[in-house]
Amino acid sequence: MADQAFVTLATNDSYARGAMVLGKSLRNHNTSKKLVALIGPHVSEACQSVLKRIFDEVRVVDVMDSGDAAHLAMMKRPDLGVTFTKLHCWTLTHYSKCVFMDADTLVLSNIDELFDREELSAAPDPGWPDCFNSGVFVFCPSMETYGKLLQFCTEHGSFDGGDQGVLNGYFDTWATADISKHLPFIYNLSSIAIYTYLPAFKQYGGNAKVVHFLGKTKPWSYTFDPKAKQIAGSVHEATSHPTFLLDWWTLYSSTVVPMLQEQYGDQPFQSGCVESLPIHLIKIQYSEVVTCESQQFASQSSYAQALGPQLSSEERKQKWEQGQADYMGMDSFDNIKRKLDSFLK
Ligand SMILES: [Mn+2]
Repeated sequence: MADQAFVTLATNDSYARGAMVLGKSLRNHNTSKKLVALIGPHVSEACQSVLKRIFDEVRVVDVMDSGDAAHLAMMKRPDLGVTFTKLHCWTLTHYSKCVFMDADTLVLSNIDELFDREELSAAPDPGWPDCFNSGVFVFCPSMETYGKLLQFCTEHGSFDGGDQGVLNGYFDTWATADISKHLPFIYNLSSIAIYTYLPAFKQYGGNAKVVHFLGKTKPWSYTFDPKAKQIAGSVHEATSHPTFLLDWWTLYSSTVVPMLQEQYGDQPFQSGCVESLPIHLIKIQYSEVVTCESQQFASQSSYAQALGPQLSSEERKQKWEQGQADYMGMDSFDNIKRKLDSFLK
């Protein structure tokens, strides 16, 4: 149906990568719905281009700039900036029904049946099951609802400081009024919940349709070796299930990274993928290569932009020493070789 869509939101380049993987996972499972990405004004041109190849519609939402009710609301509640950006999904009135999905979710099978549900349908939050988790929800775009949500926001704020608090405050009969609006947990399986009730996960986890990488450490916070199919660094069992993390990285490295590579061309970028290069070769000149490289590049704004969230020289050194060099990106062999060549001249 042309008037139904999956909608996601990316406010920076990291979340944009999450959105790309989510979009790809929906396409891979043959969704018949449109795909929409709402993005913040700070998402780079390169990431926007890749998003446009995956999504039917990429819409920049700049609440600061909008001059509409959301801008007014934000002047009263500057703490809720990202929340107002997310609420923008209700303005997509060229669709009659949508399913919002966080950029840190991954689809494991076709979930088009969610469009049989009414607004507001969502799965319970693992931390407080009488609240719904706002990482996956069914809604009906409407300027009237949008206006009421903004008004609710400015009057009552958010009890958790984010969109989940606002939405649970507004749709406050969700817990009790209509069981058909409770999505089964398998439509929003938080990786956190796996270890709080492991026997249930063992029993039902195989039915999972959507995994949600809740919590501070997102899939893109790790690094990955595509050849060895291994997550680098310490994978804390409590924060995400390694199997789902591996699914995310496999999809990202095989389908998204090639598109990013095409966009960035010769410019180095942080893909998060690493290659297992002979370690003696890499360790050779850490201080010269890395420190000089970042100073040299700091003056080249295009390079700085290409990196997205820039690591400080210290953070980069730390990663390097932990064996998490970005060999496909800023620490690529070509960059290292260029630096070594400049020393040998
Ligand atoms: Mn999330």
